[in-house]
Amino acid sequence: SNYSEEPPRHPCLKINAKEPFNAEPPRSALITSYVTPVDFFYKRNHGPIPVVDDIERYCFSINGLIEKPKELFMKDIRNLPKYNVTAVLQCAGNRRTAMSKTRTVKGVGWDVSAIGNAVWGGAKLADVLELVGIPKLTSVTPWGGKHVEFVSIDRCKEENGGPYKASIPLSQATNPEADVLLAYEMNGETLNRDHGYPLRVVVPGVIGARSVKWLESINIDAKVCQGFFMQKDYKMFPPSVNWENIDWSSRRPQMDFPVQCVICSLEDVNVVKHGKVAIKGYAVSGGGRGIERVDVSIDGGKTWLEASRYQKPGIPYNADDESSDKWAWVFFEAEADIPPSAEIVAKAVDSAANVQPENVEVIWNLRGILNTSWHRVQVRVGH
Ligand code: MTE
Ligand code: MO
Repeated sequence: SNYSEEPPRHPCLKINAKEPFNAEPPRSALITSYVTPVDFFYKRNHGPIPVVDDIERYCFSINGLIEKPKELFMKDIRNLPKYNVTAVLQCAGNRRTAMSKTRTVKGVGWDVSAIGNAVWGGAKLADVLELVGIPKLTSVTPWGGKHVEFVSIDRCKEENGGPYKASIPLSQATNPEADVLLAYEMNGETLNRDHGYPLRVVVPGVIGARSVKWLESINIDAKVCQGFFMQKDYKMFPPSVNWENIDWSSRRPQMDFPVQCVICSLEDVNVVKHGKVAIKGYAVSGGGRGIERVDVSIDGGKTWLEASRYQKPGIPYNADDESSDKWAWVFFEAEADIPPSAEIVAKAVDSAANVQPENVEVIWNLRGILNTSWHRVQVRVGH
């Protein structure tokens, strides 16, 4: 592996691992804009950033259980209708550090910022797959293909020097409403190297691990991808499973992420000058489920008040509204008078009435994924 050609990165990022590069912005940066600037967007890698310098020659192939394999160039992708989809990308390991505090877990430590909300520009995968003769809303090809595997250019040690890969069901890939993209733009700019230049997959509503960067090939398969990150990682185990008794085959690869909510306006521990605090942060759920409600508490969860929610400043959020971004996060805001010492809590409810667990203990898992427990910050009033 070779880390001599890494791209430049913004100095505000907190580096959780250097090689491969894993970094997140300070939590306060997340709530400064609804669309996360590329510089402040978390970077999650498993190997060196690939170098693709001849964009004219760049192509990827589509193979497997289809009539005829095909090679596609950037111009083929740019010729398809272009969509801009505002969608959250969240690493399943977001908030892992907090989970590790109750009992150690294995994995890169993350605070609460392994998440970002971007406008992804590109072609719909459903349109791309039509170029190889797979119609919209197909769940199985005539040759038995049911899964769409994405293979990357990068190389990582977990795959013994092979490429990063993942798959999604063909039914999702060919459903235009699922908004799965092959993206070449992020926030209106050419996708940069850290985020998958020249072409990446974006699977809205699903853990970030399935949004494969630096696409090299697509494989239509009868089986779910057998790669490390689908089979030996990113699975949710119960608290009873440890490294001695783990049976990876007993669980399915995690896809949708659960309802999540984080306070970004306060650090742990903050000393504030007077009793009034602004409680602001993000809330999001997987699978395109909207945010029905965000509750905040200033007494550790004994009493609650409802926060206001918005995507566009000044316009109250309503999940049913046509103008709401289905795959994006929702900001919440509340103000409260706090006692000299307070535990501030936030929890969200999604449109299916799913709620977050009160404690991290009940969802503890050895890989430290999907920490969606009530977010708590300790605040003191001082001078
Ligand atoms: N794709 C490739 N090729 N290699 C990777 O290491 N990491 C995945 C996913 N796609 C990864 C990848 C993980 S775990 C996450 S959370 C997201 O990319 C992070 O995307 P970002 O770095 O653009 O934020
Ligand atoms: Mo991730």
